[in-house]
Amino acid sequence: MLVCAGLSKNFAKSASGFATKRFASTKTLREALQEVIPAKQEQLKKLKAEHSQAIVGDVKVENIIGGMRGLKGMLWDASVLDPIEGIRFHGLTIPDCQKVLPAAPDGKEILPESMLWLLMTGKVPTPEETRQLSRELAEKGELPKFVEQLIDSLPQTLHPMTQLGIGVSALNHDSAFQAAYERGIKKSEYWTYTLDDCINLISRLPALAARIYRNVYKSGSEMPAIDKNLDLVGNYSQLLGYGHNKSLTEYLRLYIALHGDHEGGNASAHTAHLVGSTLSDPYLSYSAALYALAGPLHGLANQEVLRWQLAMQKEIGSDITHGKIKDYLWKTLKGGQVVPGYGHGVLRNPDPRFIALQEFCNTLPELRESPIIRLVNMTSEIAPEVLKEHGKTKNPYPNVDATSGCVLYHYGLTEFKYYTVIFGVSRALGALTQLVWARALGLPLERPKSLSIDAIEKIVKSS
Ligand code: CMX
Repeated sequence: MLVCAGLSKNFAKSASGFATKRFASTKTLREALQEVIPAKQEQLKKLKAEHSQAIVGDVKVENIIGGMRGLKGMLWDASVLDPIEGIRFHGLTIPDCQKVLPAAPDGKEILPESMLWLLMTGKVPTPEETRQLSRELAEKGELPKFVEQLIDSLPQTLHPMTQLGIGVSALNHDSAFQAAYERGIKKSEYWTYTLDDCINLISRLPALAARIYRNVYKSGSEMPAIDKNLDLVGNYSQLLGYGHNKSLTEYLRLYIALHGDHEGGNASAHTAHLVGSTLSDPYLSYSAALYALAGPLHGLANQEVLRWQLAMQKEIGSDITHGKIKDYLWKTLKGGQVVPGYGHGVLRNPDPRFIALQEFCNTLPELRESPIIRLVNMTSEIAPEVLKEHGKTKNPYPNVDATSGCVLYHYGLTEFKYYTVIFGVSRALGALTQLVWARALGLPLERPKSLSIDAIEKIVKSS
């Protein structure tokens, strides 16, 4: 525990020396992590010593040429994705999390900081612990001046995701891990500096992401200051200019919490893990992850869904029927395009995140009656049947992106090229958690073996 003699007992000190106000008798995230790390280290050590040669699966040719689907090759503790049931965060389903994870004092949706705590420690935080973490994030949330200037200098026409990646990588100027590594630290200390960077990065994402939004879509209008009494997304919503809209803010909290982690193999999480395994600092690792997220088969799908649904709306007009939607789906498929928001690399059922976001919409009359949300709902009723008949996708059901953008659109956040940035703010929770754990567990440089086509053929013939 890093409580410092020179500080009052109500302050905790991070490895890089930042003092944070502490609520009486609550643990900090650092302390909670410190408690759980030794047992995990021991568990892994034992596994390595006793079962290193145990076999956990076969490698088939289809794994190698099929994007490594189904190949068990990564360690990732915070969440596990079951093809049928969907995601569990340290064993908790989405409905479990909705029951137990603390919400904002004036809300009922999961606070992303409570999800972060769960992902990092495997434990449910108390409301006080969550509040304390919110405060720490708000206190660290200002951007360095040079990053503001850097972002302001970018052309408005540069995609918001490109800008986000640039901003995140530039934040490595202040990397505690990099500075400590240069000084020369013990391997056992890596995780504490990595944690410092991860917390700093998460705390700065709202100001960075909101600055990009205002520069690109609101002529660089001035942002309010970060409110130290608000949670991460309360501030994000306020910085974007939507703080007055309680429903949108609550939706953002839920969306950002639920989208925070989806086990390790998805392209963005895996990229952060791979780059982090070289001991690149968390800023560089996460900026790389953001560029994986920026692909249309991954995070950019939420932008593509809105574009596609709006084009559908324009074509079929206000008299929406299942028949007209069906025709539009076939037109898309016959045009050789994928239906955005449908299918998944792992899931084989409707995505429970999609269901949770739909349930949010069902609780509010204004959302139930929203034309774009109705269109998205009706599409989800007919698309699985069409995709099954089309016969290609292994999963004809909606994924989270089928619906994630339509609530934003309904509430006036209509700039859908920005939607993946919100996903980028969210995915930091899981990807950065794993970076801390990778350092705490001393995981090595990732270096899988590649094979040429000739080499695969040779293996196949000889077997
Ligand atoms: N519409 C049309 N065809 C689809 C499809 C869809 N929504 N989903 C999959 N297919 C096709 C694939 O393109 C593939 O065709 P080919 O054999 O011609 O290459 C075939 O069905 C088999 O694909 P799959 O094994 O079912 O799916 P993959 O694991 O290869 O890909 C995914 C998964 C998500 C990339 C794919 O379903 C897709 O492109 N969906 C639309 C984009 C999307 O919604 N992405 C967001 C996913 C969630 C996220 O990561 O954020």
